Amino acid sequence: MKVTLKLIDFLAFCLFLAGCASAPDAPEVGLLGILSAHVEKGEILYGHQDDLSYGHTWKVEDWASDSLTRSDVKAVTGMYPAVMGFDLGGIEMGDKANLDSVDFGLIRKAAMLHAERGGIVTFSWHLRNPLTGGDAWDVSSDQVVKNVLEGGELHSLFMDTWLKRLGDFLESLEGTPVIFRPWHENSGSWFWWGKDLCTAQEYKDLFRTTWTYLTETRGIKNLLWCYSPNSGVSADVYMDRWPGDDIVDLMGVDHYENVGPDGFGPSGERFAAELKRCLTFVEGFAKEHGKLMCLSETGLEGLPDPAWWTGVLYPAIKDFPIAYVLTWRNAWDRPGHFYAAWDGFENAPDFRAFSELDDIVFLKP
Ligand code: BMA
Repeated sequence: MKVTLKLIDFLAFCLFLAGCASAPDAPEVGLLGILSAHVEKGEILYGHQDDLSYGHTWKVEDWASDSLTRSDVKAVTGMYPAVMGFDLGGIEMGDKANLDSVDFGLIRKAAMLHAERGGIVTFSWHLRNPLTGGDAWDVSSDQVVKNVLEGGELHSLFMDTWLKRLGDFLESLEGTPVIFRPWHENSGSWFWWGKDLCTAQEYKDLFRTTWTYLTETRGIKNLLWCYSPNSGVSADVYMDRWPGDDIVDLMGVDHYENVGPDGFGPSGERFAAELKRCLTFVEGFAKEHGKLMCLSETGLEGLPDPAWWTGVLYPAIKDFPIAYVLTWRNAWDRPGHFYAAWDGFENAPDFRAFSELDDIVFLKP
């Protein structure tokens, strides 16, 4: 469906004013209203990670002079994704580029440009392990979160250097509205802030410390906050680490399809069944807590199923009031690591068909 997201229509504005899904102190941005309006209309925005920075076998090199019009998604559908995700992993170190070698200058430019074009921006943060010096996936110690919190040995490093650098970057976006999704997939145990690596209270404190620093200490009000555990867990486990109604705006879930030895047919069925199970309880919680919901990360790596979009993903999500669905990145340097179809790939016609569905929203150039 061809829609521009540039205007906040009257309905959206009313919903926003009514505080319909808003955390009381949170964002002074119309983004919540825009998302709510799409949900009210039964529409789902399509999102793609790192869409303007690189794609399957290409990468923006001279980002400062590049007009950033290239996009794998646009090459297939004629439209940009409505939502674009970027990752801030490495900003805490003062690095020039993020963990996937994307220059932070390019991320800033792409995010601001996408918002100017009428799109919506979301940031994740695969930050390093401050105790071991390893990456976000270093789960060799279960003392990291505890040490980052007040009273811990890493607290001042975390507050005065790591969060400060994050805050500086977010401030440099000059008010561009952003869905910020830190401490994601916390119901699994593959990141140092995961389930077996900290207590529920420690996790909540970590989330709140981050929120308080950015929102209150730094006064950064252009963020909507998203909580996004991974699938494969019970409703109780999903909510066990809920950071609080006052600081979170969106309830997300990350859920991927993994093809097993029985092929993509059965794996698609398993994927859809699990996704529906999770979205069902997330919908219940979102209603109860007055929040929006989203499918914050999803995908089938390498898209071996030629009809994945209309045959698997769409039927699984279409009946849920999700604001957006975001598929993961198309790596330029790993030919099999992609989650959106690219021009010439056999799955492209189905991706185009998905983009033309009435209730799926892309961004017209
Ligand atoms: C993962 C993979 C990694 C990447 C990370 C952060 O899912 O795509 O290659 O470094 O996300 O973007």
